[in-house]
Amino acid sequence: MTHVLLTGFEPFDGAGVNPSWQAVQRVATTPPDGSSLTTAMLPVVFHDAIARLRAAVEEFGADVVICVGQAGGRPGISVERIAINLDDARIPDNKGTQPVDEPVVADGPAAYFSTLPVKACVAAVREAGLPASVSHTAGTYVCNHVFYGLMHLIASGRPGVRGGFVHVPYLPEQVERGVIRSSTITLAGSPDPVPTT
Ligand code: PCA
Repeated sequence: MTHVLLTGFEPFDGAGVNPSWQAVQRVATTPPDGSSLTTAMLPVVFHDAIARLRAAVEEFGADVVICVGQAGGRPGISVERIAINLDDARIPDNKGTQPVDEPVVADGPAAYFSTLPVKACVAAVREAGLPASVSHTAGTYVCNHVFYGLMHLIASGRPGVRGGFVHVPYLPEQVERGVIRSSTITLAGSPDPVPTT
């Protein structure tokens, strides 16, 4: 039995929902065969989010950890390949903190790669009929921060754990309600769409 920890985020930037949490809850209702699934909601707060993630990993002892976040302007599901050691927030987090040009981990390596099979993940999502691609930027906001924190946690003493990050786009109703701001719109088909923040 593979123990999987799936995390999503609370809403941020004035939104009432975060589709990452809805996606995670949906998966939890039907765990894949041979796996047991635990979910945790992370705050959209620099450093607090990594602390919550670390506590969940310690509590559940997961074999695989997949963190999920919203990247509203993207046209499909993005399986992130790389986390960088940089916090550079365009907007404040949910506690009002807005780090600019700061490392996630002082003296940490510049970047970590996901240890998920990113291309196989994309192929599986496409097979299920949804648009998906490998992404080479998780941004520089709380999602990249958590992704880097996860991979640093694994590198610092949990070598058997596989970890990675997935961005999901807006829910249809978020788009219908007009939550997309001009700064977040990304052209469908753009080779390197950026996250919302
Ligand atoms: N998306 C933000 C943080 C939380 C979320 O769901 C991001 O892409 O950094």
